[in-house]
Amino acid sequence: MSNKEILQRITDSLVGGKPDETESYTAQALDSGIEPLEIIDDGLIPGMDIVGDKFQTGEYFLPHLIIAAAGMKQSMELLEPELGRRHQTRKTPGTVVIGTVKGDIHEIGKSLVATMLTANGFEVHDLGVDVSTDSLIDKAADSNADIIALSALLTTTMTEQRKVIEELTNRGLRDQVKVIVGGAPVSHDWSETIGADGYAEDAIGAVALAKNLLLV
Ligand code: B1M
Repeated sequence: MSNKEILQRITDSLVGGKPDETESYTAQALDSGIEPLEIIDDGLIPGMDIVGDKFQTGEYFLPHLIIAAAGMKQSMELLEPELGRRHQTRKTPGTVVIGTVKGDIHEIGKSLVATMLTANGFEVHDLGVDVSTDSLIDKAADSNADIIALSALLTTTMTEQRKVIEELTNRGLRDQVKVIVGGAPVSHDWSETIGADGYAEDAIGAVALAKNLLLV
């Protein structure tokens, strides 16, 4: 198989929802001497773009996104050590610190947003779930993050998003980092009420929003 065909199979297997095939074609691509960055740019990202487009047009649904994200993740686990070995880094549109807010352990949507951001080249620091305001802000300061992304799935925890913004202001850091919010009970109106920089309804929207805010 030519290199072009292997890369096409990586793309097709992502779009077709076959994560194990995506992973094995990625291994094959590495064995054939294709550079990790080329595998990402010409195999994985085109696949994720197609999946994102199909999601937006309503042809694909959440399970398609989750399966494609799994394929992307499995492949990146093979590629990241190879990038490290070559001292290569991907050109990133920006750095994002993401977490589900304090008191909230819902993980799936937040992880999907993190994966989609990673798939689109962002450097993502995923702090997990039930993350305190201080941890989020400290990590953003340490990593010189461009964006803090806050997920909340409960009406009782969405108020934590406001607290993060208030604490950023208290610490004099509010103008150094954008804050985006999302999660089932969160809305555009809520985002405006608490002074966030933007709201996205889903993972694909979060990527578009992050790119927009950073003028990528
Ligand atoms: Co819970 N839960 N849960 N739960 N849970 C909900 C959210 C609930 C709506 C169910 C219900 O009553 N119908 C309800 C909330 C009610 C409310 O406050 N309005 C609820 C409740 C009440 C609870 C508990 C309090 C139940 C209890 O113990 N009595 C408890 C709370 C625990 C806690 O957090 N402290 C609880 C616990 C759990 C489980 C642990 C059992 C489990 C989570 C497992 C896990 O994540 N590892 C769970 C689950 C699975 C759900 C439902 C069924 C599914 C959530 C999910 O994963 N959806 C949920 C009902 C529902 O939503 N239908 C429910 C799939 C996921 C891909 O979607 O997370 O919405 P979602 O993410 C989307 C978008 O919202 C958006 O993009 C994602 C992908 O497109 N998005 C962002 C998310 N974050 C974003 C950030 C962004 C941008 C977009 O930018 C920063």
